[in-house]
Formats: sequence, C-alpha cells, structure tokens
Amino acid sequence: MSLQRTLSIIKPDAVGRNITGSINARFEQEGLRITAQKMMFLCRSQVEKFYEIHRDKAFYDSLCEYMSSGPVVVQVLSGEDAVARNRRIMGATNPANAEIGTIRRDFGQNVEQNAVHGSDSVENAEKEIAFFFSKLELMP
Ligand code: DAT
Ligand code: MG
Repeated sequence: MSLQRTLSIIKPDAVGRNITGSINARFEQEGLRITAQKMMFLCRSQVEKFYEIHRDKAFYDSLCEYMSSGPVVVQVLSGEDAVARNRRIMGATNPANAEIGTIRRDFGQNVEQNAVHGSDSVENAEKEIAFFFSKLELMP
C-alpha cells in the first residue's frame, strides 16, 4: 500500500445530469480525498491531446466530440493506493459489464458516456495531473 494520487474526470453526461455530488460522495465513502477540483469546458484540441493514446482507435473521434460537448469536473483524488482504488470504485469501462455499486454501473449511460475517467497507472496519473493542474493548484 502506498499514498498515491490519481486524476479523475466527471464526464459531460454526469455533469449534465447534475450528479457530481453523488459521484464525489462515492469517492469519499470509499476512502479517497478530493485534493484539487475544478470545472472546465474543454475544447476539441485539448481533448484530442489528452486522449492522444487512443488516436488510432475507431471510437477516438466520437470520444473527442463527446468529451468536448459540455463541461467536465477535473479532480485529483488522493489516498492509499488511489490509482487502483479509484479504478475499483469506477468499475469496468462499459457500464453494462461493471459491478453493481460502482460509479459506472450506477451512473454510466453506455460505453462512451460512462460518467468518469480515472488514470490507469501511477505514471499516467502524474502525467494527467500535470496536464490539467499547475503546481499552485496542488497540495504540497
Ligand atoms: P477507461 O476509461 O476505462 O480507462 P479506455 O482507456 O480503454 O477505458 O477508453 C477511454 C474511453 O474511451 C472510455 O472511458 C470510453 C471510450 N471507449 C472505450 N472503448 C470504447 C468503445 N468500444 N466504444 C466507444 N467508446 C469507447
Ligand atoms: Mg483509460
């Protein structure tokens, strides 16, 4: 176990349905602390850069269109094993395959509009946090 931080995004479908508080309650109930948070309306080119790793996937274009379709909440979640813990709280990418009680199962609409993003490794978490937050916005 180690103290980690991870990058989370509450996606446009969840922000649009006004359920950011319900989602944040899940993080807090499951032992993660929100240590930075802001609402942003990302433009297409920012999203394209963030999801660069998926550039060759068939869903890339639609994903970028969707993620720039409305405001999102970007946040840093901190705690013991935060990266893996958040992935467990989120559930599988496709809400239909996600375990009952996970955010995606309970709040996701479909494989694209699946309510939340979460970093998949400690290394990517640090890169993704740096993508959205300046040092001034982060806890020392
Ligand atoms: P995750 O968000 O669980 O890390 P990922 O990194 O493989 O999943 O994909 C990034 C996002 O792209 C995912 O949250 C939703 C979208 N996506 C993934 N697979 C998809 C598919 N088969 N069809 C449509 N969108 C998809
Ligand atoms: Mg991913």
